[in-house]
Amino acid sequence: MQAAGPAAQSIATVGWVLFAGGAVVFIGVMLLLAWALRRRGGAVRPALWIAGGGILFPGVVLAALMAWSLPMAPAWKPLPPPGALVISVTGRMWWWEVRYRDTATGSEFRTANEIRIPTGQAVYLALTSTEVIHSFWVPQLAGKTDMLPGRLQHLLLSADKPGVYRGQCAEYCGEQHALMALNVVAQLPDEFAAWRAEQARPAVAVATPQQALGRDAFLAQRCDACHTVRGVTADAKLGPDLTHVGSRMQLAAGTVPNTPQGRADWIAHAQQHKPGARMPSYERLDAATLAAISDWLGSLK
Ligand code: HEC
Ligand SMILES: [Cu+2]
Repeated sequence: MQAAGPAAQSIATVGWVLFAGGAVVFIGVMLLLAWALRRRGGAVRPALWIAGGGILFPGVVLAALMAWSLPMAPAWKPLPPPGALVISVTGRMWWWEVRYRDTATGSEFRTANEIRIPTGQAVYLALTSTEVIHSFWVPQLAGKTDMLPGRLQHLLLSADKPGVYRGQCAEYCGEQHALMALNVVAQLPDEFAAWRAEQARPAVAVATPQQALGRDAFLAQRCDACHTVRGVTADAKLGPDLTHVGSRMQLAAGTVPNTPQGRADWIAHAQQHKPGARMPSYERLDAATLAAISDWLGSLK
């Protein structure tokens, strides 16, 4: 896997240099061992070997590797650097809430499990959690950072080129920890700007009778107790904001493909896909209603 940004690149460099350092020492020790085994008799000076091989050599090698690698650690910058894009990411059980705030107007939109960023721009992620500790980890872009309830941590990263970089919660956070993935989608700056402008808008109006049926069933089933669809429902925060759910690549934190079948399947069998997830299964919904809801959600681009 290739590092796709400077933060991940410096981790990869440190990792490889430490690995090479360790390999050289290991080979040296093995050669000495072979030499000691083949040697018969003769005088050795134990004190010299212990002082040289046990104190001086590791002292010098470890001190040199540390002196070289310490400055590579990311600087602790509590505030976003000027020009950085600020995105808030909150670990939930077991999905990621993502918020973009327009600093000029103060308006904000929420999305889930997919973080879009422009290439070549510094991105400052403000990380926190609601109930338990999670760890934000997108290996191709940056190192792991814990998300702690009641505390704000941060992570500075940027992507050199467009691509989809998969991430995963890296701190055990309960039964669906393994199904808590996310995608960071790096786009060219103008594509990102277009996406952002689109996401800031309320949900598109229904275009077909089938979609209207889906929207009405969504409200009748009280999905809006947990999910917000801006322009259609009141604000609810227990589950992902669905205002533009149709534009996402995957559902339920990388668990289900965002296709008509995937959506219907998730709604009917959420507890089979992710036992313990904080959404009930709607097994009793008939196929036509499920298809209508799925159709409407898919239209929310
Ligand atoms: C009790 C709260 C609750 C109710 C009611 C609820 N959901 Fe959910 N829903 C959630 C939670 C929590 C998640 C995230 C689950 C996860 O990924 O672990 C979710 C995830 C989803 C997703 C995936 C969103 C994404 O971006 O990953 C869809 C689609 C969805 N729900 C649709 C529905 C529909 C349709 C209904 C009504 C038939 C419904 N939900 C009712 C809580 C709820
Ligand atoms: Cu986790």
